[in-house]
Amino acid sequence: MNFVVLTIFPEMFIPFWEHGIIKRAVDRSKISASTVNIRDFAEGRHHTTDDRPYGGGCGMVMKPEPLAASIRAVKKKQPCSRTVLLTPQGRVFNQKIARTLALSEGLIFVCGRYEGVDERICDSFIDDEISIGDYVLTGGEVAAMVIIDAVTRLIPGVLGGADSAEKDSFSEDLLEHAHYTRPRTFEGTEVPEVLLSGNHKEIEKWRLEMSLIRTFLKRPDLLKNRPVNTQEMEILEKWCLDIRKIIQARQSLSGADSLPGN
Ligand code: 4HQ
Repeated sequence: MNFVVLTIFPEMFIPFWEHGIIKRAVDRSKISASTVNIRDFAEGRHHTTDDRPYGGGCGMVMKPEPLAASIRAVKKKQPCSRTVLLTPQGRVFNQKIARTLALSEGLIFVCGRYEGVDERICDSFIDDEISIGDYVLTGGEVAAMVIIDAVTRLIPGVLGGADSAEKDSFSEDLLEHAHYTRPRTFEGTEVPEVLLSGNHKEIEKWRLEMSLIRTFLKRPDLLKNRPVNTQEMEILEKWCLDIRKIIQARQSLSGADSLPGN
């Protein structure tokens, strides 16, 4: 995977390339990562990259010529790379998009500043428009970092052993179960007994159950459009039965005592 970021603030990426998983992926030649300063492609004594909007109004717009020249220069070296513009108007980034982007040979991220880029760049130089969420950033740089981070960890050989990428097919698209490490008691709170049992089958069952219940309670939207396998169905049915028992115990109580609203 070749990442190239087009930006007027390439310095922002120096610490980003040089830490953690990204650095390891570069060192192991799983990815290449570089920035191109759009200003280097701007003409004139001041290498201006922005200009006033036609039609008036406040704010500035990224001029098309330096963007076009920098995209062309990178495309010439990497013709198979896809160009991605970071914009609130793009499709909203998620793990599924990360998986597709990870299959690409290379990605060229175009980071706008100010009010955004001249529309003619979007029309003719961009393959994909992506947003990292419905809020307003001051530039596309942070959004590009988010996407590069999520994509890099999906590239085969980047995460190894200790931090595996995507896990057993069943816990996919669920929230993570709770995690614990030493000490066994922290400020009066114990680690769940089952995790100390050494019974790996029970531990896996507990983890799946916790993933499911957390997803149901915190992010029910994630369960809506997702297939449910037999093991998960068994867990859901067990809860269903337990809840029904509580309701029935209530109903027989209120029936005996005939307490309305109880
Ligand atoms: N931008 N996801 C860059 C964003 C954004 C987002 C606003 C893009 C400002 C100049 N990018 N322009 N949300 O808010 O990707």
